[in-house]
Amino acid sequence: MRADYSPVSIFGVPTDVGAAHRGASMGPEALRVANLAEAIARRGVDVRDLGDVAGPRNPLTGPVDGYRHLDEVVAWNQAVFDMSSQELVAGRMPIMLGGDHCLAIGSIAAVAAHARAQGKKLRVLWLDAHADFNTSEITPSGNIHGMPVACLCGLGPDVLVNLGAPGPALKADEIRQIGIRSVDRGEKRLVKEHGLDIYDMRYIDEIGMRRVMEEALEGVDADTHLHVSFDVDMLDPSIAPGTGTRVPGGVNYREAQLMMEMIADTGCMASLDLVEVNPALDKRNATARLAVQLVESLFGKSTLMRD
Ligand code: HAR
Ligand code: MN
Ligand code: MN
Ligand code: MN
Repeated sequence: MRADYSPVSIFGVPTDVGAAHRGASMGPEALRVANLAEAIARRGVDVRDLGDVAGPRNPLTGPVDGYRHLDEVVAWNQAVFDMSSQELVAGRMPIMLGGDHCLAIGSIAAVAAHARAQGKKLRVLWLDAHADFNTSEITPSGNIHGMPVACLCGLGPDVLVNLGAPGPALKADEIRQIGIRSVDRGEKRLVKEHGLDIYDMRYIDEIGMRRVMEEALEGVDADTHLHVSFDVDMLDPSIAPGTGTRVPGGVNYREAQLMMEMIADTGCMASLDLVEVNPALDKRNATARLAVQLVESLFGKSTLMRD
């Protein structure tokens, strides 16, 4: 049985201003070359590719007051916010193709505003090797793709915290982080302080992905807007080498497939980020191709169930 998915709008955000490595700016095109839109269409879903949003070039400058490229990050996120909001209001499911993960500030700010306006509950699944909960005081790098979750929860510069709508977009209890295995020293203290729900690799190893996903999806129902923010570095680098900050010991192919199938089973996914695909570091577009396979599972592809 297939849930009836809303029509989908794909858009690309070709920038790496939030990252240290160049190349995530080529992610949207790599995902298109891997036939993302065609794969979703094959699931019987109406899908449109809106092309790329525009923004400033990467100035390749160093951190200022703990942030690298803050003005550029704000400009790109404003464009993401506007595009995501427009598609949500039109009743479509936005799929944002990064670009680096700083762009989730704009997409999730839009999703949160939309969910509140509709009186819906919000659940964000943050699939990542990293907690992305740094602030300008504790960041080891100044790279804003290490900060989006903190910004969304109100810890960050006013220009990012108040992007789209004043005040924090998210409450810490609306997000579940899965696949985490790299958290910086100050960041560890902060995630504990804010009570973030983190399913790290050890927990996944100990209780298994099925139970992890049951816990992460607990309480998700027809009144929930489910947003999936998928940083491909959640996956083990042996299967997803094309990303800038690889961390060994990641989620394997079968675990990833199960995650996506269990998300699909809820029928509640209403928006998606696909970020940190870096073709400059990839092998024959393997990471983009794997991401597309996982998106097919997110849209209900399974082995034995009828299409
Ligand atoms: N924690 C590191 C930092 O803040 C690296 C995290 C960013 N990497 C990502 N985001 N790909 O998930 O610099
Ligand atoms: Mn990330
Ligand atoms: Mn990451
Ligand atoms: Mn806000």
